Amino acid sequence: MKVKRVTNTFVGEVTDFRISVDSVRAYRGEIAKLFLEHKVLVFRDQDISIEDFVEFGTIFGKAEEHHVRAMRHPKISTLTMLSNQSEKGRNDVMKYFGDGWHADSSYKPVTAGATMLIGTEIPSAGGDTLFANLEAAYEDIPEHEKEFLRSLRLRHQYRWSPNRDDPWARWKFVGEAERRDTPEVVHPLVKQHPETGAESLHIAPRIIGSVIGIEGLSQEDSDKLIDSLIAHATKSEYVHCHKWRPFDVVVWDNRSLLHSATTKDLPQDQVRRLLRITTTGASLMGVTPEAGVTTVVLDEEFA
Ligand SMILES: O=C(O)CCC(=O)C(=O)O
Ligand SMILES: [Fe+2]
Repeated sequence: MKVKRVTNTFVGEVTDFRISVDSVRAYRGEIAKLFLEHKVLVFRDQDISIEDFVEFGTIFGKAEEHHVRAMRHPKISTLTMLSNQSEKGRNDVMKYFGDGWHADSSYKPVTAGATMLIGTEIPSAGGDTLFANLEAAYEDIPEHEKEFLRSLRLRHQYRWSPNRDDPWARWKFVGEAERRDTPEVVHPLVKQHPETGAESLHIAPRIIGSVIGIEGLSQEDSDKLIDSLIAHATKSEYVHCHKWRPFDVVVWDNRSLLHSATTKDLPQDQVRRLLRITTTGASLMGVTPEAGVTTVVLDEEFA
């Protein structure tokens, strides 16, 4: 197994390795270590079985079921099926799954650890995935600002949208089971990576990121701060663009990165389908007593 670092601060391309049930069992520890070191690992030309892919997922923890039922694979509920086409039983906004900066399950009480995708139908151009290194961006924030950020808490809710007419508004297509699974949660704004201890932001954009705002700040101050943090964290110097080839396997660390699909820009005649596994991470821990730990605000509907 060889690894080549792709950018200055993150992303490793692994070569001379074929993912299989046996190779995963033999190299589990090495891959887990490389994952922490590079944050994104890219494996090319992995024309593997679903069983091999599922075994690969076990390196990174327990696979979670997507709370949007229509996204799930019909037979294996911990697999999600991404498609930019109109698929039976799905609201059309699901074609743009993952478009816009986010970390997976950032709006849940326990946020995601790793996410991995395998590209099964990949267009000849476009449909790239973008990654932003939150730890590198956080390092460049002046210490006095970090001090302030460490005391803050961020309110998240999957179904929340500042504009109820927004075609992406997630409240439009979720049913009762999904609503029950997605109460409001309040997280520390500065989190510590549970395995490396590195600090970074727990942040998402306001418009499609399911972020209501920062506790204790006026809506205006909260909006301004969130916008400026997102603008900082997604500057080109922190961003890597992954250009897909068929049968790429890409795994990334949601605890230290943001990512975004770019499927909205892909013409409809360009078919893009991928299979996905996400693993459950750990509860977020703030680094100050004021930031505390994640809390859940029960919906009146279900309380
Ligand atoms: O389709 C992509 O490029 C990324 C989608 C995404 O956000 C995810 O799988 O978590
Ligand atoms: Fe995502």
